[in-house]
Amino acid sequence: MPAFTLYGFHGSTNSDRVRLTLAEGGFTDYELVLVNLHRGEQKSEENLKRNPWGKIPVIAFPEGFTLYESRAICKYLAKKYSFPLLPPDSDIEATALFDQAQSTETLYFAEPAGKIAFEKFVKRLLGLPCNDAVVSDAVRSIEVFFDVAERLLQQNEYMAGKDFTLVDIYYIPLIQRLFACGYGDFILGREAISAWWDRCVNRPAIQKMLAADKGAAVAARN
Ligand SMILES: N[C@@H](CCC(=O)N[C@@H](CS)C(=O)NCC(=O)O)C(=O)O
Repeated sequence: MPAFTLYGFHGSTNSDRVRLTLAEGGFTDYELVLVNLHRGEQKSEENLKRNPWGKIPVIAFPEGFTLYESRAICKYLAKKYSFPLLPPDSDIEATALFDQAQSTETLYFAEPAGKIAFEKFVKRLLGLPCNDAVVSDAVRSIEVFFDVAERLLQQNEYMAGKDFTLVDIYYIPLIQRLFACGYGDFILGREAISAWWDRCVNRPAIQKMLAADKGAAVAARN
């Protein structure tokens, strides 16, 4: 029996955050159960028992422990299975810098990037019109974010300091979505950001998972 079940879905950026963490940790002893967002299965009674907010991802262990919120899941899994993706608890300064970077990602990056992804990607899939005012606002915020991040990454190799951590993984799915929506220049147009992005996506486990997902998406379309 696998150690736990991950409830997720293809193309779900929040599920991919967890899958990338597991890939980077080299952990394969889990079962991925698809919750079909197109059919609204995330709002089923069964999923609402796992996550009262009616969303994915969720992880559930046979013993009963269940957890939702992608970043909390990633952090829990990294601690439980000792993935070298977090500063040691004993180093309180490094831990504080990690928390600072995590907060920055969630509030200053994921907030506007999520809006762009929703307006330009999800709405297109749902056949809904894009709200251009929301996109313009989000683009303005994200430009500010990337300008500051560019200066920070001129001093540090990674978002939380000199080491690759979970925070770097947190960025990957939404940055991929920005590329898919035609905003790759946010990254490629900034030297330090672009170099950081290459360092992240050229990590063997991450490269392997992204290539496999791309292959599966192409196969599903044909
Ligand atoms: N903050 C949550 C966001 C979860 C979330 O919004 N998941 C999306 C899929 S990527 C979802 O379930 N959307 C369906 C819905 O909101 O009904 C996390 O980090 O896990």
